[in-house]
Amino acid sequence: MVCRVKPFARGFTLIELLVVIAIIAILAAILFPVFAQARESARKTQCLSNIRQIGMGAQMYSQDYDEMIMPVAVMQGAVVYYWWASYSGITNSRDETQGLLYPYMRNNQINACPSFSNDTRPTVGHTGYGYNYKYLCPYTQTGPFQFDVRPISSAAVMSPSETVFLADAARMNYRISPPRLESQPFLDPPSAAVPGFQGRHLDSGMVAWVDGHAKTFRPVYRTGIFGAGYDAATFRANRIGEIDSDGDLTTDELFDLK
Ligand SMILES: [Ca+2]
Repeated sequence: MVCRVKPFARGFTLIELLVVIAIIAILAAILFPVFAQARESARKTQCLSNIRQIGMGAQMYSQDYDEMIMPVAVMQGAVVYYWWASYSGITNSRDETQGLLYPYMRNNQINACPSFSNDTRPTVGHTGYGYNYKYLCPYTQTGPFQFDVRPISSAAVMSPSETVFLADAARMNYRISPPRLESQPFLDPPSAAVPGFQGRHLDSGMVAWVDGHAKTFRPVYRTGIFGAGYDAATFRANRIGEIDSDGDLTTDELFDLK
């Protein structure tokens, strides 16, 4: 008796193929956002670790400088020393081993937020973090590129655990049309009406406080038109808002020295 093996009957029908493709597409649609969220969650953890270490570096800086809070910048001739690097106006170059906090951290990898890839300010360098310069380091401009910087004593901050030191920051550059998202190393308080705190980590941002602790915070978004003709929707679309706790954007309770 001859045993006939039935040949493989047929290929997939078009309908079957379409069903398989549809199932793969649905699975991808479900899983890809989850993967993206998992990646962002990891970056958020890294950012919190970075900003906490930067805050601790600043605490050590204070201890070495008679309890003065780390200034926003130190100027020596044409060289400006920021916390993350020095910048020379003569050679138009930066040196990250000369940053104010470099002696305490010895690691440039933690200077930048892993979720901030903006490529503006490439020469001075950008970190994705902004400093509470208005209250922690008041200054006046005394001439072209000349500033009288006046760091304050740590003792002048009445509530160090409720005073912003550094936070995830960015700005909208309204001198360009349409306004462009850029890096911003200086963070304004709510009363300035120039939002700069960016909730780039799943709609929350990282904040280091003057006492050295760090935690996540959700930006408070503005509405309508405000300040110098700014459109709140533009800031909201880029997740840029304020750090505020009392619902009154004319007061700076998380920035001032009280
Ligand atoms: Ca307020």
